[in-house]
Amino acid sequence: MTSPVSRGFHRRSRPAAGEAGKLPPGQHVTGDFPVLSFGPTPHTPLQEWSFTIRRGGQALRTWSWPEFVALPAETVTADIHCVTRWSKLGTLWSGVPVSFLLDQVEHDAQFVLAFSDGGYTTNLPVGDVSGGQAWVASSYEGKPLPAEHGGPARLLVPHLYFWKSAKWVRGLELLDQDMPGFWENYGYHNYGDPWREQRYAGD
Ligand SMILES: Nc1nc2c(c(=O)[nH]1)N[C@H]1C(S)=C(S)[C@@H](COP(=O)(O)O)O[C@H]1N2
Ligand SMILES: [Mo]
Repeated sequence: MTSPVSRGFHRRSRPAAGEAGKLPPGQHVTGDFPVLSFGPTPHTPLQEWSFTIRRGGQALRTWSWPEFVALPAETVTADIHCVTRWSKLGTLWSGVPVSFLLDQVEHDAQFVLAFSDGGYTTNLPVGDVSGGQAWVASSYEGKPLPAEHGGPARLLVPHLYFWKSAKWVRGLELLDQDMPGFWENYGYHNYGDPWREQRYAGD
């Protein structure tokens, strides 16, 4: 029997033991925040930025930057896990829940493909971006999200490997049928659950 109080005590006195249950298999904890980007960092001016929910290439709903920052945001503390084996515990974000955005359009899609400035894409089941599991985050540790980490806004889907958290995200394409994104096309696992070590196709 472990109470939250005694667990907190042990975590402070023995950090390694406290981290154990938070670390998926094959991962190690890092203190710094590595930057992993395929290609250059885009710098889209906020006046040109928008977030769009599309279906069949057609915009169903678009928010400008001022409209987007006026949407209800949540503060999120999350552990993030990169497929290259680093994990960062207790990161602090603020973002609009993806479920809120999807609720603004009528749809029965089963999958989404997130798309970003620079051409990056990643696919997710709608069930994995619903109800407190995914956000479009625009702040990190209380400050605007730095460009190298995906600012002005990135997807945050902490329960899956971090490649699913698309940086510089500009919208979601609603899909009836699943479709691999950028890294999924290059042999990464289609779903990417760190607790099941779904790193590469076939894992
Ligand atoms: N647009 C875009 N998003 C991306 C990537 C990328 O190359 N381009 N890399 C992914 C990968 S593999 C990881 S691990 C994380 C890294 O985020 P970070 O650079 O903020 O640590 O972003 C993910 N999102
Ligand atoms: Mo990654």
